[in-house]
Amino acid sequence: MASSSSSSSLIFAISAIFFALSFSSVQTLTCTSQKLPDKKVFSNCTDLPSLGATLHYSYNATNNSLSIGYVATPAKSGGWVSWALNPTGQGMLGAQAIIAFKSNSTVVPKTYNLTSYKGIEESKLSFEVWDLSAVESDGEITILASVKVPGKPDKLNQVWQVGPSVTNGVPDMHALTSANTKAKSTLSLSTSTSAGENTTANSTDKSGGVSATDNRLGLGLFAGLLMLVASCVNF
Ligand SMILES: *[C@@H]1O[C@H](CO)[C@@H](O)[C@H](O)[C@H]1NC(C)=O
Ligand SMILES: *[C@@H]1O[C@H](CO)[C@@H](O)[C@H](O)[C@H]1NC(C)=O
Ligand SMILES: *[C@@H]1O[C@H](CO)[C@@H](O)[C@H](O)[C@H]1NC(C)=O
Ligand SMILES: *[C@@H]1O[C@H](CO)[C@@H](O)[C@H](O)[C@H]1NC(C)=O
Ligand SMILES: *[C@@H]1O[C@H](CO)[C@@H](O)[C@H](O)[C@H]1NC(C)=O
Ligand SMILES: *[C@@H]1O[C@H](CO)[C@@H](O)[C@H](O)[C@H]1NC(C)=O
Ligand SMILES: CC(=O)N[C@H]1CO[C@H](CO)[C@@H](O)[C@@H]1O
Repeated sequence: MASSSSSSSLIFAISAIFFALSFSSVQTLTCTSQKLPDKKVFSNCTDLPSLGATLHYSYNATNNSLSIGYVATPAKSGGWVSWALNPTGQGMLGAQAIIAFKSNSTVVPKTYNLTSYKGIEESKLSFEVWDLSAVESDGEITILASVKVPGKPDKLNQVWQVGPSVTNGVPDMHALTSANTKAKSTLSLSTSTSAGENTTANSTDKSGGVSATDNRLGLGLFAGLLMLVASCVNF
Protein backbone atom coordinates (compact mmCIF):
# COMPACT_ATOMS: atom_id res chain seq x y z
CA MET A 1 0.00 0.00 0.00
CA ALA A 2 2.64 2.44 1.13
CA SER A 3 4.83 1.65 -1.84
CA SER A 4 1.98 2.22 -4.30
CA SER A 5 1.40 5.71 -2.97
CA SER A 6 5.10 6.59 -3.14
CA SER A 7 5.36 5.26 -6.66
CA SER A 8 2.44 7.41 -7.71
CA SER A 9 4.20 10.48 -6.29
CA LEU A 10 7.24 9.36 -8.20
CA ILE A 11 5.20 9.20 -11.39
CA PHE A 12 3.80 12.61 -10.58
CA ALA A 13 7.30 14.03 -10.09
CA ILE A 14 8.49 12.52 -13.35
CA SER A 15 5.50 13.92 -15.22
CA ALA A 16 6.13 17.32 -13.66
CA ILE A 17 9.70 17.24 -14.94
CA PHE A 18 8.65 16.25 -18.42
CA PHE A 19 5.97 18.90 -18.42
CA ALA A 20 8.37 21.60 -17.23
CA LEU A 21 11.04 20.64 -19.71
CA SER A 22 8.74 20.44 -22.71
CA PHE A 23 7.07 23.68 -21.69
CA SER A 24 10.33 25.56 -21.33
CA SER A 25 11.67 24.29 -24.64
CA VAL A 26 8.53 25.21 -26.59
CA GLN A 27 8.05 28.68 -25.15
CA THR A 28 11.20 30.64 -25.79
CA LEU A 29 11.97 33.99 -24.27
CA THR A 30 10.65 36.25 -27.02
CA CYS A 31 7.54 34.17 -27.43
CA THR A 32 6.58 34.45 -23.78
CA SER A 33 7.61 38.05 -23.26
CA GLN A 34 5.80 39.41 -26.29
CA LYS A 35 2.43 41.02 -25.70
CA LEU A 36 0.03 40.81 -28.60
CA PRO A 37 -2.61 43.43 -29.35
CA ASP A 38 -6.15 42.88 -28.04
CA LYS A 39 -4.72 40.26 -25.65
CA LYS A 40 -4.71 37.82 -28.54
CA VAL A 41 -3.67 34.32 -27.53
CA PHE A 42 -2.22 31.65 -29.81
CA SER A 43 -1.57 28.03 -28.89
CA ASN A 44 1.94 27.98 -30.34
CA CYS A 45 4.87 30.23 -30.94
CA THR A 46 8.21 30.02 -32.64
CA ASP A 47 11.09 32.45 -32.82
CA LEU A 48 11.88 32.43 -36.51
CA PRO A 49 15.55 31.65 -37.21
CA SER A 50 16.43 34.98 -38.83
CA LEU A 51 15.63 38.70 -38.83
CA GLY A 52 14.51 38.55 -35.18
CA ALA A 53 10.93 37.79 -36.16
CA THR A 54 8.44 35.75 -34.18
CA LEU A 55 5.43 33.75 -35.31
CA HIS A 56 2.55 33.09 -32.92
CA TYR A 57 0.01 30.69 -34.41
CA SER A 58 -3.00 28.47 -33.83
CA TYR A 59 -4.23 25.88 -36.26
CA ASN A 60 -7.80 24.67 -36.35
CA ALA A 61 -7.83 21.33 -38.13
CA THR A 62 -11.63 21.18 -38.17
CA ASN A 63 -11.91 23.87 -40.79
CA ASN A 64 -8.26 23.91 -41.85
CA SER A 65 -7.72 27.49 -40.74
CA LEU A 66 -4.52 29.04 -39.41
CA SER A 67 -4.45 32.19 -37.31
CA ILE A 68 -1.16 33.98 -37.00
CA GLY A 69 0.42 36.84 -35.12
CA TYR A 70 3.67 37.76 -36.85
CA VAL A 71 5.92 40.22 -35.02
CA ALA A 72 8.96 41.89 -36.58
CA THR A 73 10.79 45.20 -36.64
CA PRO A 74 11.17 46.96 -40.02
CA ALA A 75 14.78 47.26 -41.22
CA LYS A 76 14.48 51.02 -40.65
CA SER A 77 11.75 53.14 -39.16
CA GLY A 78 9.28 53.84 -41.96
CA GLY A 79 9.97 50.40 -43.43
CA TRP A 80 7.84 47.29 -43.71
CA VAL A 81 7.45 43.73 -42.38
CA SER A 82 6.06 40.75 -44.23
CA TRP A 83 4.91 37.18 -43.69
CA ALA A 84 3.92 34.84 -46.50
CA LEU A 85 2.99 31.32 -47.40
CA ASN A 86 4.23 29.95 -50.69
CA PRO A 87 1.90 27.24 -52.01
CA THR A 88 4.01 26.72 -55.14
CA GLY A 89 7.58 26.42 -53.85
CA GLN A 90 10.17 27.81 -51.46
CA GLY A 91 11.32 31.40 -51.40
CA MET A 92 9.80 34.58 -52.67
CA LEU A 93 8.51 33.79 -56.15
CA GLY A 94 4.96 32.51 -55.90
CA ALA A 95 4.67 33.58 -52.26
CA GLN A 96 1.31 34.92 -51.12
CA ALA A 97 2.40 37.74 -48.86
CA ILE A 98 0.95 40.03 -46.24
CA ILE A 99 3.01 43.20 -45.96
CA ALA A 100 2.41 45.83 -43.29
CA PHE A 101 3.77 49.37 -43.20
CA LYS A 102 2.90 52.83 -42.07
CA SER A 103 0.67 54.78 -44.39
CA ASN A 104 -0.61 58.19 -43.34
CA SER A 105 0.69 57.46 -39.84
CA THR A 106 -1.32 54.29 -39.30
CA VAL A 107 0.01 50.82 -40.01
CA VAL A 108 -1.92 49.00 -42.72
CA PRO A 109 -1.69 45.36 -43.87
CA LYS A 110 -1.91 44.67 -47.59
CA THR A 111 -1.74 41.46 -49.61
CA TYR A 112 0.53 40.71 -52.56
CA ASN A 113 0.94 37.88 -55.06
CA LEU A 114 4.72 37.91 -55.50
CA THR A 115 5.44 36.96 -59.07
CA SER A 116 8.63 38.85 -59.87
CA TYR A 117 11.80 40.12 -58.19
CA LYS A 118 11.43 43.39 -60.09
CA GLY A 119 8.38 44.84 -58.46
CA ILE A 120 5.28 44.03 -56.49
CA GLU A 121 1.64 44.84 -56.88
CA GLU A 122 -1.19 44.59 -54.43
CA SER A 123 -3.39 41.60 -55.20
CA LYS A 124 -5.75 39.13 -53.68
CA LEU A 125 -4.09 35.97 -52.38
CA SER A 126 -4.66 32.51 -53.82
CA PHE A 127 -6.28 31.43 -50.53
CA GLU A 128 -8.89 32.98 -48.27
CA VAL A 129 -7.68 35.58 -45.74
CA TRP A 130 -9.80 37.14 -43.01
CA ASP A 131 -9.48 39.13 -39.77
CA LEU A 132 -6.47 40.92 -41.24
CA SER A 133 -5.01 43.75 -39.19
CA ALA A 134 -1.69 45.31 -38.23
CA VAL A 135 -0.49 47.47 -35.37
CA GLU A 136 2.76 49.09 -34.38
CA SER A 137 4.13 49.27 -30.88
CA ASP A 138 7.63 50.38 -29.81
CA GLY A 139 8.82 50.14 -33.41
CA GLU A 140 7.63 46.54 -33.77
CA ILE A 141 4.87 45.74 -36.22
CA THR A 142 2.43 42.90 -35.56
CA ILE A 143 0.40 41.38 -38.38
CA LEU A 144 -2.71 39.47 -37.30
CA ALA A 145 -4.47 37.29 -39.85
CA SER A 146 -6.39 34.10 -40.40
CA VAL A 147 -5.97 32.06 -43.55
CA LYS A 148 -7.43 28.96 -45.11
CA VAL A 149 -4.42 26.66 -45.19
CA PRO A 150 -3.28 26.03 -48.77
CA GLY A 151 -1.93 22.52 -49.12
CA LYS A 152 -0.62 20.04 -46.59
CA PRO A 153 -0.78 21.43 -43.04
CA ASP A 154 2.35 19.50 -42.02
CA LYS A 155 4.53 21.03 -44.72
CA LEU A 156 3.84 24.69 -45.47
CA ASN A 157 6.50 26.89 -47.00
CA GLN A 158 6.69 30.13 -45.09
CA VAL A 159 8.72 33.17 -46.02
CA TRP A 160 9.16 36.31 -43.96
CA GLN A 161 10.98 39.56 -44.52
CA VAL A 162 11.65 43.09 -43.31
CA GLY A 163 12.36 46.08 -45.49
CA PRO A 164 13.76 49.58 -45.01
CA SER A 165 11.29 51.89 -46.74
CA VAL A 166 8.08 52.46 -48.64
CA THR A 167 7.75 54.79 -51.63
CA ASN A 168 4.35 56.11 -52.71
CA GLY A 169 2.60 53.26 -50.93
CA VAL A 170 4.82 50.59 -52.51
CA PRO A 171 7.26 48.64 -50.29
CA ASP A 172 10.84 49.04 -51.51
CA MET A 173 13.15 46.09 -51.97
CA HIS A 174 14.68 44.50 -48.89
CA ALA A 175 18.41 44.03 -48.31
CA LEU A 176 20.06 40.85 -49.54
CA THR A 177 22.17 39.90 -46.55
CA SER A 178 22.22 36.25 -45.55
CA ALA A 179 19.71 37.00 -42.77
CA ASN A 180 17.29 38.21 -45.46
CA THR A 181 17.83 35.38 -47.92
CA LYS A 182 17.63 32.73 -45.15
CA ALA A 183 14.22 33.96 -44.04
CA LYS A 184 12.19 30.94 -45.10
CA SER A 185 11.32 27.62 -43.49
CA THR A 186 8.82 24.83 -43.33
CA LEU A 187 5.93 25.44 -40.98
CA SER A 188 4.44 22.24 -39.65
CA LEU A 189 0.97 22.36 -38.18
CA SER A 190 0.83 18.64 -37.55
CA THR A 191 -0.55 18.09 -34.07
CA SER A 192 1.74 15.13 -33.39
CA THR A 193 4.75 17.36 -32.80
CA SER A 194 4.83 19.99 -30.11
CA ALA A 195 5.35 23.22 -31.95
CA GLY A 196 6.43 22.71 -35.50
CA GLU A 197 10.00 22.76 -36.62
CA ASN A 198 13.21 23.97 -35.13
CA THR A 199 11.77 26.02 -32.34
CA THR A 200 14.56 24.92 -30.07
CA ALA A 201 17.24 23.93 -32.59
CA ASN A 202 19.32 26.92 -31.69
CA SER A 203 18.28 27.72 -28.16
CA THR A 204 21.67 26.73 -26.76
CA ASP A 205 23.84 29.04 -28.84
CA LYS A 206 21.22 31.68 -29.48
CA SER A 207 20.82 32.93 -25.95
CA GLY A 208 22.88 31.62 -23.09
CA GLY A 209 20.43 33.16 -20.64
CA VAL A 210 17.50 31.06 -21.73
CA SER A 211 19.26 27.74 -21.82
CA ALA A 212 21.02 28.41 -18.54
CA THR A 213 17.66 29.05 -16.89
CA ASP A 214 16.23 25.91 -18.45
CA ASN A 215 19.15 23.87 -17.22
CA ARG A 216 18.86 25.23 -13.72
CA LEU A 217 15.15 24.44 -13.70
CA GLY A 218 15.85 20.94 -14.99
CA LEU A 219 18.59 20.34 -12.44
CA GLY A 220 16.44 21.65 -9.61
CA LEU A 221 13.65 19.29 -10.52
CA PHE A 222 16.11 16.47 -10.96
CA ALA A 223 17.48 17.08 -7.48
CA GLY A 224 13.89 17.05 -6.22
CA LEU A 225 13.33 13.70 -7.89
CA LEU A 226 16.48 12.27 -6.31
CA MET A 227 15.30 13.43 -2.88
CA LEU A 228 11.95 11.84 -3.54
CA VAL A 229 13.58 8.56 -4.57
CA ALA A 230 15.73 8.70 -1.45
CA SER A 231 12.71 9.24 0.76
CA CYS A 232 10.91 6.33 -0.92
CA VAL A 233 13.89 4.09 -0.22
CA ASN A 234 13.94 5.16 3.41
CA PHE A 235 10.25 4.50 3.61
C1 LIG B 1 -12.46 25.19 -35.11
O1 LIG B 1 -13.35 25.43 -36.12
C2 LIG B 1 -14.62 24.84 -35.91
C3 LIG B 1 -15.47 25.08 -37.15
O2 LIG B 1 -15.54 26.45 -37.44
C4 LIG B 1 -15.24 25.44 -34.64
O3 LIG B 1 -16.47 24.83 -34.37
C5 LIG B 1 -14.29 25.20 -33.47
O4 LIG B 1 -14.79 25.85 -32.30
C6 LIG B 1 -12.94 25.74 -33.78
N1 LIG B 1 -12.00 25.38 -32.72
C7 LIG B 1 -11.27 26.30 -32.08
C8 LIG B 1 -10.34 25.78 -31.04
O5 LIG B 1 -11.35 27.51 -32.34
C1 LIG C 1 -12.80 28.42 -38.89
O1 LIG C 1 -12.96 28.50 -37.51
C2 LIG C 1 -12.53 29.72 -36.93
C3 LIG C 1 -12.59 29.57 -35.43
O2 LIG C 1 -13.78 28.99 -35.02
C4 LIG C 1 -13.43 30.82 -37.47
O3 LIG C 1 -13.05 32.06 -36.92
C5 LIG C 1 -13.27 30.88 -38.98
O4 LIG C 1 -14.14 31.83 -39.53
C6 LIG C 1 -13.50 29.53 -39.62
N1 LIG C 1 -13.02 29.60 -40.97
C7 LIG C 1 -13.66 29.13 -42.03
C8 LIG C 1 -12.98 29.32 -43.34
O5 LIG C 1 -14.73 28.57 -41.94
C1 LIG D 1 -3.37 59.43 -47.10
O1 LIG D 1 -4.48 60.26 -46.82
C2 LIG D 1 -4.88 61.04 -47.94
C3 LIG D 1 -5.95 61.99 -47.47
O2 LIG D 1 -6.86 61.35 -46.60
C4 LIG D 1 -5.39 60.10 -49.04
O3 LIG D 1 -5.79 60.87 -50.17
C5 LIG D 1 -4.26 59.20 -49.45
O4 LIG D 1 -4.71 58.26 -50.40
C6 LIG D 1 -3.71 58.47 -48.23
N1 LIG D 1 -2.52 57.74 -48.63
C7 LIG D 1 -2.43 56.45 -48.51
C8 LIG D 1 -1.13 55.84 -48.99
O5 LIG D 1 -3.29 55.73 -48.02
C1 LIG E 1 -0.49 35.49 -59.18
O1 LIG E 1 0.26 35.79 -60.32
C2 LIG E 1 0.42 34.69 -61.21
C3 LIG E 1 1.32 35.14 -62.35
O2 LIG E 1 0.88 36.34 -62.90
C4 LIG E 1 -0.95 34.24 -61.71
O3 LIG E 1 -0.79 33.10 -62.53
C5 LIG E 1 -1.81 33.88 -60.50
O4 LIG E 1 -3.12 33.56 -60.94
C6 LIG E 1 -1.87 35.05 -59.55
N1 LIG E 1 -2.60 34.63 -58.37
C7 LIG E 1 -3.55 35.40 -57.82
C8 LIG E 1 -4.21 34.85 -56.59
O5 LIG E 1 -3.83 36.49 -58.25
C1 LIG F 1 16.00 21.96 -38.27
O1 LIG F 1 17.32 22.09 -37.80
C2 LIG F 1 18.15 21.01 -38.13
C3 LIG F 1 19.54 21.22 -37.52
O2 LIG F 1 19.57 22.32 -36.67
C4 LIG F 1 18.24 20.88 -39.65
O3 LIG F 1 19.04 19.78 -40.00
C5 LIG F 1 16.86 20.72 -40.22
O4 LIG F 1 16.91 20.71 -41.64
C6 LIG F 1 15.95 21.82 -39.77
N1 LIG F 1 14.59 21.56 -40.21
C7 LIG F 1 13.86 22.45 -40.86
C8 LIG F 1 12.48 22.01 -41.19
O5 LIG F 1 14.26 23.57 -41.14
C1 LIG G 1 22.05 28.24 -35.43
O1 LIG G 1 22.86 29.35 -35.17
C2 LIG G 1 24.07 29.34 -35.87
C3 LIG G 1 24.88 30.54 -35.43
O2 LIG G 1 24.18 31.36 -34.57
C4 LIG G 1 23.77 29.37 -37.36
O3 LIG G 1 24.97 29.34 -38.09
C5 LIG G 1 22.93 28.17 -37.73
O4 LIG G 1 22.56 28.23 -39.09
C6 LIG G 1 21.70 28.14 -36.88
N1 LIG G 1 20.95 26.91 -37.15
C7 LIG G 1 19.63 26.92 -37.31
C8 LIG G 1 18.99 25.62 -37.51
O5 LIG G 1 18.95 27.95 -37.28
C1 LIG H 1 0.11 23.25 -34.82
C2 LIG H 1 -0.31 23.27 -33.39
O1 LIG H 1 -1.31 23.85 -33.04
N1 LIG H 1 0.51 22.61 -32.56
C3 LIG H 1 0.38 22.53 -31.11
C4 LIG H 1 0.04 23.86 -30.48
O2 LIG H 1 -0.09 23.75 -29.08
C5 LIG H 1 -1.08 22.86 -28.67
C6 LIG H 1 -1.22 22.94 -27.16
O3 LIG H 1 0.00 23.15 -26.56
C7 LIG H 1 -0.74 21.46 -29.16
O4 LIG H 1 -1.74 20.56 -28.77
C8 LIG H 1 -0.61 21.47 -30.67
O5 LIG H 1 -0.19 20.22 -31.11
